[in-house]
Amino acid sequence: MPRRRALILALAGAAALLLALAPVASASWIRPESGGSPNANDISTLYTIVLIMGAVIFVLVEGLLVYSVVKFRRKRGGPEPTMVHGNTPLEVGWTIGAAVIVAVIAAITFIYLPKIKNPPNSSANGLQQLAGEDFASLNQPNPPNGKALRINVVGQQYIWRYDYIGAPRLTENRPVYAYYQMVVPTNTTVILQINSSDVAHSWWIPKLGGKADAIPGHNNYTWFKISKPGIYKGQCAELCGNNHADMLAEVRAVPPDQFKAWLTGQRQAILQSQQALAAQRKAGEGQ
Ligand SMILES: [Cu+2]
Repeated sequence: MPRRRALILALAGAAALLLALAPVASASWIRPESGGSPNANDISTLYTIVLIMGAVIFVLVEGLLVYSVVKFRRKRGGPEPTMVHGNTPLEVGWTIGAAVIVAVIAAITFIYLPKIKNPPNSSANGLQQLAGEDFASLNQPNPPNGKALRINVVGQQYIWRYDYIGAPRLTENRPVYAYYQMVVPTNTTVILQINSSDVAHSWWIPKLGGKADAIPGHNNYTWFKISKPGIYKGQCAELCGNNHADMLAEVRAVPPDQFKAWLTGQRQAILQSQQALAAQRKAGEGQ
């Protein structure tokens, strides 16, 4: 049957192509991205432990299957192989074995979860001033010493806004804000409160931890603590409209001194543009 063989070959080729191209679509080859923040590293480690256990079981089960198919197959001209139905000790054994594996994975997961959820303190070389403003938080545990730089993340079609609520304010008590790029100090615990002003979005910088949905009227929380200065990129992870693909985000981590200088500059720039606008309005009114 050459047609059937051709079909099987074509299917196998398509599957191989799919597998070969899959890593291009994913950000990291086989594991979640990490290296930006301890929570992202813990997520990646937890994933790797389960991946290795899964891989060992996969090789064992598939190996045994292939071995049995080859070893006990019906040989040409040979007798019918014996039919086996059920094996109680074996069935009890792999049921208990599977239960033990699930229990072990659950135990390991519960060891890692608190470290993923609870932020550590900022380091001694992190931002010391600005940090420490008390702020009511419903779902995000504080670092042990209660001090963190708090930033509100607001999703809107199709850009992210960041309100630096712990920093000196603009006029009318409005917080200093930035769009698209969030500048943060290194070695400092940063707690994000995330919501949206229109539709559902999702905040995700893979190297800095898990995803958090940005939902109108509801606050979600996450945190990160970056030790390496640099730019960490992400993208809205919830289809939010026609330009969802353009809703990019990045976090730029700089040493605390540079962060303070940036914050001062940003505040000045906003105040100046507000003044310029007010002056323009006034001039317009006079015409
Ligand atoms: Cu989106």
